[in-house]
Amino acid sequence: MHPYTIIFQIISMAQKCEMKLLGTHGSVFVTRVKFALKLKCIEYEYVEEDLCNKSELLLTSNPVFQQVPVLFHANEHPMIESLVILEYLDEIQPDVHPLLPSNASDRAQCRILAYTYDTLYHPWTKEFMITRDKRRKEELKKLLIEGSLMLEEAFVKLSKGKTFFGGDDIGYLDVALGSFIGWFKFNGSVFGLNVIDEARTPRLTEWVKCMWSHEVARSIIPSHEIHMDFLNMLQSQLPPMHAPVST
Ligand SMILES: N[C@@H](CCC(=O)N[C@@H](CS)C(=O)NCC(=O)O)C(=O)O
Repeated sequence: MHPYTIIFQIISMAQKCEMKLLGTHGSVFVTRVKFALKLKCIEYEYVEEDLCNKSELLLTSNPVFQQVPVLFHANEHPMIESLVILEYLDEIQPDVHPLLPSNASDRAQCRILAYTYDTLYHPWTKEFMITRDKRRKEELKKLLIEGSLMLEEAFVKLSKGKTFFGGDDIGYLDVALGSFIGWFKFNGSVFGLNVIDEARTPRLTEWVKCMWSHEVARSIIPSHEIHMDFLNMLQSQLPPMHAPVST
């Protein structure tokens, strides 16, 4: 596509400002969507949600899960599930920073990996952060370390010797998994949980460095304080036996 056409598309979308993102600072799933919107130069209005006192907008737009992110695009159905939203953005703005690979099998691999991370490793990480059971903490740490080896292997295969999962530039998995780099750092400094480590996962270690030095990635990753607020929010929602522990 001609560069002028792309510029025109960006300007017209910006003028319409048809997108609204309902989110919470500190949520990796929201960060992921912000990341894709920024890479694709899509202007949007951001509305902060209070997860301790959910808004009518959240309850009506995502009545089943009542979770953020929710993306509103003009008069389309409200969109939920961050990975679905990534694919949607890639479909409606295919010429600006394409995310998914062109090869169908690579696309499937990317989706499987993002799904695995979200349904297995992320819940384990969350549990690790809030559990007071020391034995369970150790067990989770072991599982997460094993998981990082699988991720390292996947990185080697998918990146084909290049910098990112997406090759020379940031792709779908860099967005999906890159939204966690703030939490990796936070968990290292607060809990001593360094799942990605130079000796065990050298390629992922390099990838994390490259992600941090990417302008767009750096600009959307929340600060340490936001991560801490989010953790406090998670802990405040736990039953008393899981009351927060000082670290
Ligand atoms: N699978 C969902 C997960 C979304 C999610 O877990 N959002 C959290 C914030 S990080 C949330 O809204 N939690 C509120 C709740 O579950 O009540 C996605 O990818 O969008």
